[in-house]
Amino acid sequence: MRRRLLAPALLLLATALGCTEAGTAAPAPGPAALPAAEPDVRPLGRIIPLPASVEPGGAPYTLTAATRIGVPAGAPAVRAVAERLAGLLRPATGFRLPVVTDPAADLVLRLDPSAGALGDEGYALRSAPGRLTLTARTPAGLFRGVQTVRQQLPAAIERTTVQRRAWRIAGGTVTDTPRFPYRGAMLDVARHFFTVEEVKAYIDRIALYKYNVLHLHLTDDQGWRIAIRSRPELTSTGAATEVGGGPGGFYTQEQYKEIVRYAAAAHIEVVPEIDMPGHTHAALVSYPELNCDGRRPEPYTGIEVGFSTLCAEKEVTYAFAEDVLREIAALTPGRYVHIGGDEAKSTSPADYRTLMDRVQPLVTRHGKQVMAWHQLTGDATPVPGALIQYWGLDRTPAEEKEEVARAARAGAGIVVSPADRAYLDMKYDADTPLGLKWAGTVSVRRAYDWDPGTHLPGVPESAVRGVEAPLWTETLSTPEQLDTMAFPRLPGLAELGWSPAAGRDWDTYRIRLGEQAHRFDALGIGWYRSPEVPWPAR
Ligand code: TNX
Repeated sequence: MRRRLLAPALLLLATALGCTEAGTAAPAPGPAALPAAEPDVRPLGRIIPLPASVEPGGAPYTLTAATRIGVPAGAPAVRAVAERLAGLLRPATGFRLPVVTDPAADLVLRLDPSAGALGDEGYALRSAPGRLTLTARTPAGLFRGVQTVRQQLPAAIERTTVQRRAWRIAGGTVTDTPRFPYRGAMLDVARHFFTVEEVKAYIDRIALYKYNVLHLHLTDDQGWRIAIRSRPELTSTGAATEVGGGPGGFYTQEQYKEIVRYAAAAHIEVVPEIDMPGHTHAALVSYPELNCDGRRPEPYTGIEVGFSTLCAEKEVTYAFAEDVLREIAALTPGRYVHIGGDEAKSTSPADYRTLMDRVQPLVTRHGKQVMAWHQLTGDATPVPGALIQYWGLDRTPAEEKEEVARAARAGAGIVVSPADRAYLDMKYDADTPLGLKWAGTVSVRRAYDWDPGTHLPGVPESAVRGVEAPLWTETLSTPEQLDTMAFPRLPGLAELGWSPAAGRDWDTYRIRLGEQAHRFDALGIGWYRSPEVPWPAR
């Protein structure tokens, strides 16, 4: 309560030092509000995800009507990132911001192949009067750096009409690399279908927070969402339903490629998931011969799980899996094809092993690595190179966690998505109207305040490839509903994947998160005003 009396400048200082809580006798009842307006110059590094290293110093850089964006000659991938930056900055500034190859340009994007320490996605940003330089070893690194430039500018930069204000970036240097190579967001387009445009909007959101994977859950009991040319019934029959009885929908292969291209322009890899052997009711409706009894079941539009299975003893099952995985692999420039493997409650353990033993090689034969939910480690054996997605809870039995640890020791990479931390479809609290709560409620703090590197006992940090934030859509059917569940938890999970553990803590994070509200608003993101966060005063 006391903090509400603090003058804004003092509050900013206190919060910058991370000491707004310290020294108060009782625990703070709830965070006070931030000042209604943003500071003119955002302190360097006060962004999400928190950069690995920040050395503030010197006067700020100012973006002006005369600013030109310089790129090296003959580097189309760099030019593409520069054009993207210009495209972001032009609407709100109203500046021309030409992309030029003149070395005297004031805002410079450059590749330095010798900057090995920056890795595949790192960047260095130097800001000083008259010159802003973004350096990376790769175009992906430049793209991540562009997100930093964006967030260092006032949030009004995200608006689509000209804003009259100064555009400054605090002086100093940010040197930044991700902690983990895999930072994913998953969208379930099977329970409710989302259009290409809606998926693109989600890609835009995750790109701002330096995510680099979009996992699309393309098939489930309620609908099949991707055209498979050799199996036309999957979409002519299997796509026509969704939870609640709506019309469903699917992506043609051209539309799917458009999503993949759009993601690639944001240096985001798309991981398609074809869930097997459970979660296959839509396929079983489309091709009755895939059922052990050969009969076509009724379509399903409820939200139960665990009732469907492919038939292990029929050869047509493997011909089906081959057709689907061959076409999916051909649509996938990325490394992974996710084959699900979760909640196969209607598949006997022996059948599960048979199915997974035969399906995994289909993926590798088509040049892709297997990704699967962690049940693959208990009831079957991951093939070499498999990436395992852990989605257990604190209360998941130790033996199940040990199976994942054993797979990690045998060389599998692990992506952590604990349902009671990282599931964006869990309710924030008991009053949240949307979402589920089978894994408990997941507050903004709970989603942030844990460490992916040490979360799973017996899994060394070296086996952890990263974090993923799944958004299941049993209860979500509009982009606005996706926004309310993802924001504000999605930025925090991005920080878990990107930022060094040592620099992170909830008390300073929640202030940086509060400041993001200006940006959510400018971007038209409908976010949930969690009482745990000191949002700007309204
Ligand atoms: C569990 S997580 C599932 C999904 C549900 C989700 C809802 C996982 C691998 N399976 O089928 O949609 O919970 O939160």
